[in-house]
Amino acid sequence: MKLWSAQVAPNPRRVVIYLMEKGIELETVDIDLGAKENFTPEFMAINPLARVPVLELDDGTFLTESKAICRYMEELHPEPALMGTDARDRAIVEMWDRRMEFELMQNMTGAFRHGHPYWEGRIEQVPDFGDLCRRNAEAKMAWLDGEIAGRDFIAGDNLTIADITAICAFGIGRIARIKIPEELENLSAWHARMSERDSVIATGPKPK
Ligand SMILES: N[C@@H](CCC(=O)N[C@@H](CS)C(=O)NCC(=O)O)C(=O)O
Repeated sequence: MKLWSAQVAPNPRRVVIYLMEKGIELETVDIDLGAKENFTPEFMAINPLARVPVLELDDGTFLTESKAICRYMEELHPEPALMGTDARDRAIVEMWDRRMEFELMQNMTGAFRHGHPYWEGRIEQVPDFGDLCRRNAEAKMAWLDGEIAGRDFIAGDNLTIADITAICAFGIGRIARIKIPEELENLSAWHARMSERDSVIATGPKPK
């Protein structure tokens, strides 16, 4: 198997953190998104959507979508379980992971894509949409702070894919200058705990 990645970006980073937490090592090819390597004919043949991550299976199948890649690896390597352990638990983890995708990742990514100079000339930016995403992200942080009161992780007492999705969302939110307000104590404490994990440190922005 081979992973096509770009660690600085939230969706490939989600897969890389997930693999590190599972203790799985894969051959990895780093695609330079800044240099538009994802738009070369070679990469477009692998994923015509020009996006990473992509997992190349040994039979030549190209699997895209970060969650699908994690799901595949979870089936191959059930331990440690990062997607739940029984029907109820798996559904709860799935619920929280989808919430982290839709409520956090989409809004943080929208604020970045529509409000950051990196994307000028790369996409059609709609600054008002970026501002709306930022306001939505701020509202969702307040919501999440209340939801996780009394527990260490997003979906319960253990690390799951939902925590990984969320920390990657906050990573891109940081580049869009979205910060967790200090008064959101539960969320701040969760973020501090996650930020100490080797997988998060290893994949995060490097000190200059
Ligand atoms: N839904 C996809 C999203 C993949 C995606 O948007 N990847 C971004 C990096 S986070 C990308 O490759 N962007 C390249 C570009 O837009 O030029 C997933 O979960 O894998």
